[in-house]
Amino acid sequence: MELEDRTGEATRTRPAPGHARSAAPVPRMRRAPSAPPAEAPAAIPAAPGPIVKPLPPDLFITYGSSAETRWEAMHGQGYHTPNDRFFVRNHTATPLIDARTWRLRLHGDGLRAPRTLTYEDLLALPATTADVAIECAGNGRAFFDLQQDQRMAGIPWRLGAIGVARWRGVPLSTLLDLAGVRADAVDVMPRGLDPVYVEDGVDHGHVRRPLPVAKALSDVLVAYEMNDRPLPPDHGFPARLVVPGWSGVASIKWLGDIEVATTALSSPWNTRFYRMFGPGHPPGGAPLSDQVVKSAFELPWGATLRAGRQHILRGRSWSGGGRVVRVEVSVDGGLSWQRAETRGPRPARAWAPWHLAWVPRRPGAHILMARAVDETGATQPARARFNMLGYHFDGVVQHPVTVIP
Ligand SMILES: Nc1nc2c(c(=O)[nH]1)N[C@H]1C(S)=C(S)[C@@H](COP(=O)(O)O)O[C@H]1N2
Ligand SMILES: [Mo]
Repeated sequence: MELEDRTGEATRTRPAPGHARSAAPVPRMRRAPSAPPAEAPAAIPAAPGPIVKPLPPDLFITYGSSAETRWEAMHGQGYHTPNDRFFVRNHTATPLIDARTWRLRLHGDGLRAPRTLTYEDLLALPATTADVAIECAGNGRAFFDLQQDQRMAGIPWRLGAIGVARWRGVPLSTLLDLAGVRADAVDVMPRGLDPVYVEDGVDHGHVRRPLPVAKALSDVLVAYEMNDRPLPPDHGFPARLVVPGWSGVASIKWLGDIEVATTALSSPWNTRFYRMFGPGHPPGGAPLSDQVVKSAFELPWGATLRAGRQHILRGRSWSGGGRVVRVEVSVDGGLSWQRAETRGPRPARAWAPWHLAWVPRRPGAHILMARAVDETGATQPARARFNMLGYHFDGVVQHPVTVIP
């Protein structure tokens, strides 16, 4: 199919990580020199635009250096979001990193044996595969405005700042064990190699965000494959973090180094951004971790459907808190609700595809709604709780469609 070739991966051939599949012996790695190298290898070339892959307007809505997937582009797709349809959230621009000179430095006072790994070292370690959603904390922000009359700064994502991929990589716990993580380590701070982020003249440095060591040692991956291909440049080549269930910002792309500390670490990405500020939140704000419950229809916004025919309404629901256990759909603007069929895989930390048959009778404007419940009992309210930066919109979205005779 034409779209399959739009990733540009074919022209950007890189060593295929396929040979890492057999459990290889743990490689010898360079010990970190006593004085760690000051910074990442200088002068990583930037791509001509902020995003490398094509962003055809039938698949994406583009906002500067970021782009969301159109939900209708998921219709007819399998469980995973294809790499060429996966949303991109770049604070600056995709760096073009040469895997041969790339290094991943593990350092900090929380490690007894700091290490520096090459790409080959990483591929040679025992790997695991997991289906995990990555979702921007601001996904759904547009609906604070559209449905609740609450305007705020930030990318006005509808519901397309999420994707589910099959990630393959090395458990972060394996790397931390190799580097001798100390029992009194507290925080782990991964940092990206993309250009520094400057906002209103303030240089915030490289994108980085601390993770508590308990999360870092549980289910976090240092991923180098996305849907059985080497990571595409826009999604973190050569390696990124994948932090299941948490806001996308935790899943740092283009990893350059990981600091492990015996004291709490912080960065603007947990003190200033990606925090819940506003009425009902603690003074000073609350940091974000788990994503909330959301649902989306695989339909164009304002889709047109014929009256008197059966339509299979398809969609997906997800939650950072656990498996989705129930999905309900309303075709009458929320007056009545029917249970949608959820067959097939619906692992925690990914999504649950669902469908419901509908024969619209009355031509005109209709509002479709979907709401899900996860295994912790978390559900979707009619109204999402306000916060100043517009994160975690979990309200039931009112999807407009037009039924034509
Ligand atoms: N180094 C780096 N990592 C990053 C970002 C970034 O700009 N730079 N954006 C973060 C945010 S806010 C999100 S939502 C996810 C998006 O991942 P994707 O672009 O692969 O979809 O990457 C995260 N990791
Ligand atoms: Mo994000």
